Amino acid sequence: MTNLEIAELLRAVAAAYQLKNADKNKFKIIAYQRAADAVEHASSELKDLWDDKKLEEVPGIGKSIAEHLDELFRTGKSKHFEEVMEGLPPSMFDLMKVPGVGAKTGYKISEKFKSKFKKGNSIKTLENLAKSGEIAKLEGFGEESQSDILKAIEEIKGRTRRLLLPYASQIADSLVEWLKTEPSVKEAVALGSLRRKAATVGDIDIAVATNNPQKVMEHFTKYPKAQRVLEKGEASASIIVPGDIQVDLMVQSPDSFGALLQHFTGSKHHNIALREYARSLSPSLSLSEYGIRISEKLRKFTTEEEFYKFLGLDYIPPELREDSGEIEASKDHRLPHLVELKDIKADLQIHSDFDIETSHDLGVSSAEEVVGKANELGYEYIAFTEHNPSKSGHTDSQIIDILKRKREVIDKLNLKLKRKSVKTNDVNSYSRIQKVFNSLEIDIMPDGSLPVPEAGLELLDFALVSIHGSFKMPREQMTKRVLSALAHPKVKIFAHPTARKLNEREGVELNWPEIFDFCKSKSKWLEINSDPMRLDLPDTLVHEAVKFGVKLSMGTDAHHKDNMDFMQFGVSVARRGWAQKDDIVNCLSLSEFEEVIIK
Ligand code: DGT
Ligand code: CA
Ligand code: CA
Ligand code: ZN
Repeated sequence: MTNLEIAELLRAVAAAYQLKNADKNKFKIIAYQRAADAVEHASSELKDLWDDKKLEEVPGIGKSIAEHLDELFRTGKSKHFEEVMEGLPPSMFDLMKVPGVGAKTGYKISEKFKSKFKKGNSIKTLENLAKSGEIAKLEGFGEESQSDILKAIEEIKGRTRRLLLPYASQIADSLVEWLKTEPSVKEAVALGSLRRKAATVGDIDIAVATNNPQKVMEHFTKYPKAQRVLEKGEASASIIVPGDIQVDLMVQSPDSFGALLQHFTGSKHHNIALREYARSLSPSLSLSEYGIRISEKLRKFTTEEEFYKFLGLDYIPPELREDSGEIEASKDHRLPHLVELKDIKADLQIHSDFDIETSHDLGVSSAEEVVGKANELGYEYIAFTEHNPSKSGHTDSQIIDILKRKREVIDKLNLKLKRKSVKTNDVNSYSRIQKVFNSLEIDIMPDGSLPVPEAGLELLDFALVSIHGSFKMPREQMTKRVLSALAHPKVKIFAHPTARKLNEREGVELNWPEIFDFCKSKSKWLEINSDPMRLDLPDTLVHEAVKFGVKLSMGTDAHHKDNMDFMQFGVSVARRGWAQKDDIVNCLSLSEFEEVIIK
C-alpha cells in the first residue's frame, strides 16, 4: 500500500466515526484525520518505516493507530478498521474523494442510490446521476450543489497526481544511495524538476557519471524495490518503483557530465531559451547532453559552471531555470543572491498544543517543545499562531479570556527565555532563541470580518489572517474580503494566500496586483507557507510579489515540532521566486523585526 492509499483509508475510518456517534468519537475523528495528514506528509514510505519498526516515530501517528497499521501490514487488513466501517456503503468512501463531498453527503447519496452504486466506478456513477438531474432532487441538495459536484468531478479528472517534493526527494535519495554502492558509479545526482525544487514532481530523473555504462545499467535495473523495468538502453534506462513512480536514469562519461547535468536539469523551457540564446551568439553553436558543438567539433564540460561560462553566462541556480528572465539576468551579471536556509532567523507560523478551543486543528507539541526545536534550528525568535477560538462555541468575553490565558503563557515563556539567555553552548538552555511572539491565525470570514473581538486582538503582538472556508467567490469579491481583513492594524501576515492544497484543491481567485499594492503600501506581508502540501504563495506569484517590492514571511505551519523542518521547502519556493534576504522578514534580526511589526 502506498502512503496515499493509507491516508485515504485513515480518512475513511475518520468518516465512519463521524457517522457513527460523532460526539462520542470526537477525539478519535481528530486522531484519524491527523494521522491521515501525517501519512500524507511523511517523507518515507510507511511500509518501509514499518519494516524498520519506526512507525510510531511518525509525528501524528499514536500508539493505537500504529498497532492497527501494524496488523494491516502484517495481514493485509485491520479488524478494527473493518469493524468501524462495517455497515457503511463502500461507495461513500470513493465519493468522498470528490472535493466538497463529506462523510454525510457521501453516505446519503450512496444509500439513496444503493443499487446504482453496486458495481463499477462510484465517481462515474455520481457523475451520471448529477448529469441526469437526480442529485438536485435529493432533499437538501438542489441545482447549485448538483452543479458544484459536477464541477468538482471535472476538477479531479483534469488532475494528474504528481509527487510532493519531500516524497520525491526521499525516493531519489534512496536510489542515489543504491547507485553509489556500485564502484563504477563516480557520481549520481537527481535532476529534472526535483533538482529545480519544483513543488511537485512528475517523474524522477537521475544522472550518473561513469566509465562503465553497462555495469551501471545492470545495477540500476536490479534496484531491490524496482517493480518493473520499462526500458534499458546503452546510456539510459527507466524503472517503475512502488506507487507507480517512474525513475529515468541517464549515464555519461565524467568528462561530459557537466553537459548531462545541464541538459536533464531542464526545465525544457529554460533549455529551449538557452539554445536560442546560443544561436544568437553564433548560428554554428548547438547544445546537447554531450556538450556544445561548434561547427562539427564537440566541446565537453565536466561541470555546469564551465558550460554556462562558455556561453558567457554566470552560473544559474537550478531553481531559476524556468525561462522567466534568468538568461538575460545572468548575461548582465544581475542574477539575485538567492535566500538560503541559513539566513532564516525565525518561523512565523507554528501551532502549539495550547488549548485555544478552536474549531480547527490544534498542534500536538507543547510550547516548550517548540521552543527547544526552534533553538536547535538556530532561530532567534518564533511566533505562536494557534487558530482563533471558535466563534460559534464562545461568547466574545470567553474568547477574550482564552486569549488572556494564552498571553500569560507566552509572557511566562519569554521570562524564562530571558533568564536563560545568558547561558551559551547548551541547546536545552535556549541560548539562541530570545523571544516568542504572541500571534494568532485568524479566519477571514466570508464578509471579510475577523471572528475575534477588538479586545482580543489587542492582546496579540501581531496576527496572521487566512482563508479556511468559502473558497469559491468571484475574484473582486474575494479581493475585497481579503483586503478588509488585512486592513486591521494588528494584522501583518496573509497566510497561505491562495489556500491551495497540492493535488487536492485549486487556489482562490484574487486580484493580485491589488493585493500586492495594498501589502506594499500598508506594510503587510505575504506568507510562504512551507508545508509541502501547500507551498503557498506559489513560486510564480512569489516572483511577481518580489518584483513588486512586497515583503514575504516564512512559516512552516507546523502542528508538530518536527514539522518545523519544513522550512527548507519554503526556502526553495522563495528561491524559485527570485527572493533575496531583503525580501523576507524572517531574515531580520529580532530587534529589526520588533520594529517592523509595529509599523
Ligand atoms: P516533471 O518530471 O514533469 O516534474 O518535469 P521535468 O522537468 O523533470 O521533466 P522531464 O522528466 O520530462 O525531463 C527532465 C529534463 O530533461 C527536462 O527538465 C529538460 C530535459 N528535457 C526533456 N525533454 C526535453 C525536450 O524535449 N527538449 C529539451 N530541450 N529538453 C528536454
Ligand atoms: Ca522529471
Ligand atoms: Ca523524466
Ligand atoms: Zn491555516
